[in-house]
Amino acid sequence: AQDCQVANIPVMQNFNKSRYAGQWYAVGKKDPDGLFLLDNIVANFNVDEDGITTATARGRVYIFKYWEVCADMRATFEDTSDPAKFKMKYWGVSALLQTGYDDHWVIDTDYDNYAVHYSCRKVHEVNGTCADSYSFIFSRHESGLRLEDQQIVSAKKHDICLAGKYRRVTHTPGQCENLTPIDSI
Ligand code: AZE
Repeated sequence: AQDCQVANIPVMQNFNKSRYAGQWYAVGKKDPDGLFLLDNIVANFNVDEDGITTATARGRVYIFKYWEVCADMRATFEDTSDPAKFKMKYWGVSALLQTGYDDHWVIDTDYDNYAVHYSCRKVHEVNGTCADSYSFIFSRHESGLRLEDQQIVSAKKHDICLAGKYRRVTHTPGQCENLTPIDSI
């Protein structure tokens, strides 16, 4: 059994960021408080020759309540003493999007099929549990998780105390790309 304290959340052992690079489709997500990416979420991680990790991400989102846009996001990652735990500085290509500085933890991955991501934005002072988290279930395949990975991912959702809190992330070809670009605003 787990105590749900953020400090005790088990992360990926011997995480290899080079093997993690490349494209991932979000197939499930647990939302944080406030504005968040809706669907058609795709992330691309890159590790350069100096070991610096950067990423791009896009996803459909409503800004100012009703304005549907395809968010074009950028991020740079800072390593920490744990190879599976990063600090992520992120911003939108358009200033109308969101900026932030979040934890970015890799809970589990087989690098070739699935990954479980976790981010806690706010820890409860009283008991050390998370007061505001978000999490992505990533797949290398747009169609979703393979049957054999679903059980592993379910167990990990439980480990991070977020079982039952996820929504499926749909991918509809053209849905994001066809929106009016806001990158120049
Ligand atoms: C993440 C991993 C790859 C890089 C980035 C990620 C997170 C992006 C957001 C974006 C939110 C945008 C909003 C715009 C109005 C974790 C997918 C940047 C959290 C809400």
